[in-house]
Amino acid sequence: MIDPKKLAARFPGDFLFGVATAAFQIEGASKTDGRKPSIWDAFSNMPGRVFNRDNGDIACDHYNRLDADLDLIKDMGVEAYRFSIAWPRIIPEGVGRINELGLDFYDRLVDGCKARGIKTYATLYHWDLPLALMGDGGWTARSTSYAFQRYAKVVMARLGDRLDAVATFNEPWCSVWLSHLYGVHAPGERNMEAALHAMHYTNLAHGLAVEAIRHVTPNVPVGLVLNAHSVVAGSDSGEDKAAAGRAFDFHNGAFFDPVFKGQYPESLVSALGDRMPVIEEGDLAVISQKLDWWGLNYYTPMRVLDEPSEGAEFPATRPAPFVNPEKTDIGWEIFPSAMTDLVTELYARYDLPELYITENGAAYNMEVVDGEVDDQPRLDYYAHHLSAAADLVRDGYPLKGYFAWSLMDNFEWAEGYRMRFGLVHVDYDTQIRTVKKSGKWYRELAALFPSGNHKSA
Ligand code: IFM
Repeated sequence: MIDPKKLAARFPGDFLFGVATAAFQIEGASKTDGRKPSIWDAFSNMPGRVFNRDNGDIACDHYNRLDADLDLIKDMGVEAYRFSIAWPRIIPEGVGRINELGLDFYDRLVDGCKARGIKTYATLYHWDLPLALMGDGGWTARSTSYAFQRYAKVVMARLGDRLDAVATFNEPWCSVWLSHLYGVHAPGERNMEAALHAMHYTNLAHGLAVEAIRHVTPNVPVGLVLNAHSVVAGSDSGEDKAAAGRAFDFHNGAFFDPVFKGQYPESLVSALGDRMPVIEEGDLAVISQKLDWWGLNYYTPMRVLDEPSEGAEFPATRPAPFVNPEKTDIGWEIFPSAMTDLVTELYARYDLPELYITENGAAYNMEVVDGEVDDQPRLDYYAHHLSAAADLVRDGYPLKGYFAWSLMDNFEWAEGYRMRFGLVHVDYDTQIRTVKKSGKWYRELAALFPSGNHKSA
């Protein structure tokens, strides 16, 4: 077992350790205090979409257990909490009426963090689009970008004075491709044209929100959280290498290129441009405003082979076999060095600001036995990925912090409650929280920071 003290010694003393969650995955109280449904309420209530037809009605009941959960975060020894704000609590129909009771909840949350000396890293959008906006087409409609800009303004005007950082979006790859092309996440669409519209209007919404945040709260560092894919060709053949290039453009370039270069990847535009929405003058300038930081969510590499069949849709790839047969319970290959390679490649390709690893963690579904959860494989996963993160710091990348996904077991989207990512076990019948072996280990590490040893990276 990697000794947390030895690992700690490889990070500068001001490295930030945190834990992360998202509103829909933990809050529950889906009809409380004026909240209206999101696309995830509708999706999870439809048969066949989410495992066991689980939904977010109760989740971890965090809405009603806020203080106890903030105590738990404090007890985890971390310096920062990454959480998301639920748009359907703040502006329940997406546009129009503002719901003060929803804002009050996040007021209590940020005040509660501050009172406990915990830094606040807020995300404005972690997939819970107000359902009413689907009437206009949801993310496939340009009007949603402007609705999001207004929502960002409202949140920042109320909470911005106590936020240490804000991200516009969490993982646009999921809310665009996984939700509109692959049909796995809400709204469950499988249509390239819809996906391309969602791509551009999400990117535009990000840019419009950056503008709004800078206007309302110029001192809050603003960023974007991307689940960049470490794309690896399944063989050395020219075909598979070319496939990996296309996959990079599609899975990463669709978001990184407009935000950090002010353009869409050439390969994507030449293959799919005729199905993209009109990109209006000024859109790409809005989208590519300089950011203060960006967040990487990393779990597993993406291995690809060329898909030779005629008419295969861009990027025309298929999955390649794992290199490491070891996988987590959700079936994702464990490969920590792909995280280091990914960061190296991204900094070589783009002019990127400071970085936080905003999510990293593993699904293992061990239960409580005699009051303990022995989740050694999760502990090992963390230790090896943190070791890879320390290599990045050593190599001079501006990596400033790391957030474990997740504080506690929660609603794992299409997998429902069967996949557990928490450092803390949640018994969904009793809502009892039990800190797992990995949680105790992470606490030992995180509690060593800030160490006063602020050597530069
Ligand atoms: O649970 C999710 C989270 O909401 C976004 N990133 C990946 C996690 C694990 O799938």
